[in-house]
Formats: sequence, structure tokens, C-alpha cells
Amino acid sequence: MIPVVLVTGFLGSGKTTFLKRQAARYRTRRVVYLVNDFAAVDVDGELVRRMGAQVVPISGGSIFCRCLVTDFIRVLRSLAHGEIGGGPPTGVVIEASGMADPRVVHKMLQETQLDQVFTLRRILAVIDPGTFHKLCRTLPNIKAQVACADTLLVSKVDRYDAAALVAVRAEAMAIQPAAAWVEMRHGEAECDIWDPAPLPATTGELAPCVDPNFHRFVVRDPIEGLEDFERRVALSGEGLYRAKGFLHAGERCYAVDASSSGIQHEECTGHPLPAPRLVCIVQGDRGAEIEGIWNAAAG
Ligand SMILES: Nc1nc2c(ncn2[C@@H]2O[C@H](COP(=O)(O)OP(=O)(O)OP(=O)(O)O)[C@@H](O)[C@H]2O)c(=O)[nH]1
Ligand SMILES: [Mg+2]
Repeated sequence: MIPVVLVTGFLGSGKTTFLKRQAARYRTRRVVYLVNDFAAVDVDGELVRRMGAQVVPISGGSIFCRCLVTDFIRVLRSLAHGEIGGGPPTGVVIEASGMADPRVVHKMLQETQLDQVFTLRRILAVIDPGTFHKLCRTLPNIKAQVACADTLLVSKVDRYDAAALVAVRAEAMAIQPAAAWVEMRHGEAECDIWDPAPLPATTGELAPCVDPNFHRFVVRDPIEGLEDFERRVALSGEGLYRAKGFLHAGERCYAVDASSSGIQHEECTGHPLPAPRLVCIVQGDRGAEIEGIWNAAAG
């Protein structure tokens, strides 16, 4: 049986940061990272691939929605048959998209008989203490992610004081009292993802393909450097959940990222450099307005 680890968590909570650490840690094992980005072009897969890992991106929605589940099943079948990367992997790590409701995963594996090849070993929910309380009230899928998890990876603990963490812990443990609580800094956590853990029994349905709470778009024209990126993030305000991708400024290339924890950038090195691309996910009812900010010529 091929062990599978599912990593969930809202947009920008720290899933890819965690995967990058795992990719660095298990460099010698033939682990495949299946990276499901809600946006239509692959950004996170590229970031994990640049750590030397084998990545299969599934972009443009949730692997637990009706539109993408067939792609997800097809990829798992190909992995099982050893058609990706020359032989079956020793393990699969899946980054679910931020809004995914993973409760359906058990049923999906059973109905497709993929459970005869893959064993779901862990479900890890990444929680950002800064957004968790509000999201629990507004997005049922966030509670579903916690309800499914054997472990809650509490990210960004460098940003919050002990009292804030205690409050978040109480709220999360009320949803899933059996889950382990593990604190994480920049993707670093004391958690061996391949150690089996008892998983909560959950069941659910595949989600519809369109979620009116969110609007996503790809930025058409290149953004002219870091300042232009920062300016557009500021103009977008709170309605911007995520902006991420790669931008070129002269000879340099940067991985850029805006989330509830602010703006980050990191210079990319090596060859080839990633092609420029930028994706945004924004509040559904401000979709057209914020898309206009990003798809307007540099001011
Ligand atoms: N301060 C701080 N920032 C962090 C930490 N973990 C992640 N971040 C930052 O949070 C932002 C989002 O992190 P990602 O790992 O891309 O989050 P994600 O959950 O994969 O995001 P999506 O795939 O878009 O849903 C990035 O700018 C990270 O550098 C942490 O422990 N501390
Ligand atoms: Mg990610």
C-alpha cells in the first residue's frame, strides 16, 4: 500500500511552506507531491519542485469538487500504475486547495477502489491563528478541515502571543477534540508525517465547482517589479485573500506572495528561472473591482 498524507488549511495558512520543508527532509525518498492550487495556473507546484521534489500540479479548483475530482482520480491511478516518474512512489503528499472540504476523501477512495492501493495515513489541517476565528464563523469548510484532521498544525506561531494561541486551541479542539496540536514556525514542526495516526471517520459530498465566496483570476500583463506588486496589494485591501506567483524585474526573478501575514518576496536563483505568472484569489462580491486593479496598466 502506498501511504498518502493529506494537508489542508485555508488560503495562505502555510501549507506550501510546510510541503517545502517536507521536500527538503525526505529528499532521498521517492515521494510525489500532488499540489492542488485553487488558481488556474500552477504556482505552489513550482515552489515545491524547486526544492528538488517530484510534483504533480492539479490547478484550477478543488480536488474535492465535481470538476476536478476526475483529474485527481486519474493522477492517483497513474501513480498507482507507476506511470509518473518511472514506478510507484513510496509515498504521496497532497496539498489541498484552501477552500477544500475534505470530508469526502474516504468515500472517494472507496468508491474508486483506490483504497486497495493507497492508504490514507494522515490528515493534517494547517491553521493560521490570525484568521481562524473569523473563518470558522464564515466558512463551513474550515470547520470541516479541522473535523477531518488527526493533527492540527498551527502555523505562524512567531506572529502570535501565548494568549492568542490558547484561544485558537480551545476553539479548534472543540471541533475535533481527538486531534493532536503541533505548533509550526515557517513550516518547521515536530511531526513525522509518515507515522500512522487514527483518522476521524467523516463523510461528505463533492463540492459544486463554483463557490460564490471567492473569485480567482490570472493577472494578464506583467507586473513591473516589487513596488508595483505592493501598490496593487495595498489598493486591493482586505478583499484580497491571496496574490502569489513569480515576477521578473530586469534580470531578477522573485517569488512574491501576499496573504493575511503580509507581503513576502524571495529571489529565485538557478536555471531555468520560473516564467512570470501571478494569480489572485479575492472576496467573491469584490471580484470585478479587484480584478480591475490588477489588470490595469501600471500607474
Ligand atoms: N511569519 C510567518 N509567515 C509564514 C509562516 N508560514 C508561512 N508563512 C507565510 O505565509 C504565506 C503563505 O504561506 P503558504 O505556505 O504559501 O500558504 P498556503 O497555505 O500554501 O497558501 P495557498 O496554497 O495559497 O492556500 C507566505 O508568505 C509564507 O511565507 C510562519 O510560520 N511564520
Ligand atoms: Mg499553497
